[in-house]
Amino acid sequence: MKILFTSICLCFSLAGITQIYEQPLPNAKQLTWQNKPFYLFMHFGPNTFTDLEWGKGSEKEEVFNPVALDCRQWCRIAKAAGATGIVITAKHHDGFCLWPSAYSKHTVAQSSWRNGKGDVLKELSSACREYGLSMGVYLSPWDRNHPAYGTASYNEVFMHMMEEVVRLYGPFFEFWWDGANGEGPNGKKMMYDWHGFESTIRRVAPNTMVFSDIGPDMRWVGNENGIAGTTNWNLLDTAGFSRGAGSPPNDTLNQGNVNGKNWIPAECDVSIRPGWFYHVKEDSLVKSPEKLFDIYLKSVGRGANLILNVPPDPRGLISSFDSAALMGFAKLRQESFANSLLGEKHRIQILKGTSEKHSSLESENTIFEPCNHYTEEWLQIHFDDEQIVNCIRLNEGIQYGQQIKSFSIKLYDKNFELLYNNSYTTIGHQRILTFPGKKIKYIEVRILDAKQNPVISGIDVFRISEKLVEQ
Ligand code: FUL
Repeated sequence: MKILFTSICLCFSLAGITQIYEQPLPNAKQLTWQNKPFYLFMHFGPNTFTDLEWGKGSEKEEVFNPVALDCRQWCRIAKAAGATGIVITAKHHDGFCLWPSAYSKHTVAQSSWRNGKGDVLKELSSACREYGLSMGVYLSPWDRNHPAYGTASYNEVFMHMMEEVVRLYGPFFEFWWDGANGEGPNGKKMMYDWHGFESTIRRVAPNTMVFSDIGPDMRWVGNENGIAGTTNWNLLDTAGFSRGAGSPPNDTLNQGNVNGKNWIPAECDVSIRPGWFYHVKEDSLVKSPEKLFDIYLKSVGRGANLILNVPPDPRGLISSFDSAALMGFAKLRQESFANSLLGEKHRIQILKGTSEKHSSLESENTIFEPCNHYTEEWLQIHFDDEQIVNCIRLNEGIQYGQQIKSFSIKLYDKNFELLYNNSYTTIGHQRILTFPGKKIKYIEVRILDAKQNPVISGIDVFRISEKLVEQ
């Protein structure tokens, strides 16, 4: 099959492009993170045994007793699911530490699990290394157990804990600061030293991506359903906002700010079950592979990262319900996206721009980089034979910033009859569009509006199962 790719007036070379683009741009750490957009979350701790979602902090340490704990099983499943890492709740709101912290008396060391010699973080970090997975840590600032909570000295405790986990079990690809603080009217009031937290983590783990509602490195997407906005800017204005209750409205977090001053991409968090922790009564409510695929389209397919929670059970293992759903999800992604109808050979041809209708491009990072008059230029794919197509994936060259404000997709049959015409807003790292299958010969992508010079760095075309097309 021969695919002819045409675009009109590709007139810039990449030389000098960095001078044209203005801030904000992603840094190297953010680009690396955005290039690996799917990994697992694991909520594990006393709640796993007490059937709670928010432990009270008064649970006896003995409740934590995962007799068959096997972090290698977690990693095997994560790897087979195509995830690139695991972020674990080292300390949830109940304050229980999954490692023997020197800064708390409510830890694995005080439990009877393995006679107080067990260490979940140690096991997980060595299993992640063995399986080639990245490890991340969630540390809840809110702590319902620690005696210092509610006093300034708790800030010191929290900073020591951050430093301790990095020193003992790092490096981490991601560090999670949860914004939740559920202390009631009679609860303890805590003034977090966010400035101190940030300078500590930057000092001890400068290469780690740090999450909170508003960054610094990535933001919460504004819901716990794993769904990014159909418009999703990697940009956010944070001035005047604070973490937790003082963060911007959820729809702002969901969509970002078109002219935001900071590069703070969205991360979509969602659980494979209704709850974040394992509850046996939810075994029948594990999300189906199709539902997970739909979430993938609405998170990764909208330019965000997806952190999918798969909570280990009281044995310390991922249950067969969850692993079956994960394997089904991996299979759907594989079947859907393994074979682009453009084909690798043709993709290379596109990237190099060897067709005489292309000007020669200096970088493989660009396939379509129109000059000033981007509305007069477009990108066409010509298939030799008609193809049934129902999915297109586009990448924007976000290393040059996020520029594209709107674009259109048009599909034509062999007589150039227009079969489909739709316009969309942002692309960002990746945009996956699905639509009812059409037998087509030509695809046209036009950029309708952009902030500065737009760059499309990748395009792929697929025929996925019609059942998976986004409703
Ligand atoms: C929330 C927490 O309160 C939940 O328990 C869970 O950890 C979720 C990821 O974040 O803020």
